[in-house]
Amino acid sequence: MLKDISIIGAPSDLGQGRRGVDMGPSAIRYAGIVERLRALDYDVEDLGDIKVDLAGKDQGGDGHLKNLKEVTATNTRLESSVADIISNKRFPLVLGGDHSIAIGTLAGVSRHYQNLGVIWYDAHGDLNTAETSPSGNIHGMPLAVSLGLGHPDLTNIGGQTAKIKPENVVIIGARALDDGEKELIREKGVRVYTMHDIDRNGMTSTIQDAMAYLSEKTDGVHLSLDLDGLDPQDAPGVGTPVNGGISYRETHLAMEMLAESDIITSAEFVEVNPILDDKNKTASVAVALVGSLFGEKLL
Ligand code: 6HN
Ligand code: MN
Ligand code: MN
Ligand code: MN
Repeated sequence: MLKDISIIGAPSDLGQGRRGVDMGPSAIRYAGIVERLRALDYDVEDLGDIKVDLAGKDQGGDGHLKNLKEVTATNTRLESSVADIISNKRFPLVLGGDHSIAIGTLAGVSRHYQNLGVIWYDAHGDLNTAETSPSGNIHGMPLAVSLGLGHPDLTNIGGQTAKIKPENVVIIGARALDDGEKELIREKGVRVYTMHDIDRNGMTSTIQDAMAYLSEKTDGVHLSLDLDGLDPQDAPGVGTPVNGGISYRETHLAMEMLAESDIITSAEFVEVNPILDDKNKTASVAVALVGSLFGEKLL
């Protein structure tokens, strides 16, 4: 793991309909992310937040992509900030904001890799396009966009259309997939560890399997952790909670195993909504998970 970390906030609420997720980066800072990482001896710089456009009335080309213009402008800025961080040989740690920001993060990160791997830790697949989306919310689309599928304004951010290859992606924690997403998963061969798989095989074997699958063919691995991948009992402050999720303990173990293997080269923690939270619990969980991901140990 690089010893130098650059934190950047992306306080977007443009990708979904509930106010408050734009305060996620503040809540995570308030929960002590910088101090936590400095205590582990990292050189940490906090670059502050990128500018996020105000939610407008843009419904996108076919009326089914909410805030398309604003999401595009915001992610274009994020893409270049993230790419710069890696150029400076630092580890980009992005704080959301709703999950639409992964479009910019992955566009920026993927510039630096030929075969970027992605761990998508989420209750959802985020594999919708305007055609399959039940909501028109772009936070349900970033993984599809990064595979090169979706509106050209989004897929063209940062240059070439497909930022990642489907065979380099694993989704962990899925339990709320839309029909179009299921089709896409089968068609593209995206590897998915559903809650059923995690219940059956346990988190240890799930993460071991995911790491073995990715590490043999990728030159970097991005972790995109949506807090709604966790069970709402452990992470209540999210806009689209789904019962029956991954526990805090299991997630903590997953982060520790990723740290031990030292395969993560960039990360983002998204969907923390302090308005829906219970005394900043979800932001604190995010900070604890960041600690584990960066090698914090009990003894
Ligand atoms: N997230 N599949 C649903 C949709 O509207 O496309 C929910 C998406 C949730 C997205 O949690 O990042
Ligand atoms: Mn989600
Ligand atoms: Mn998500
Ligand atoms: Mn810990």
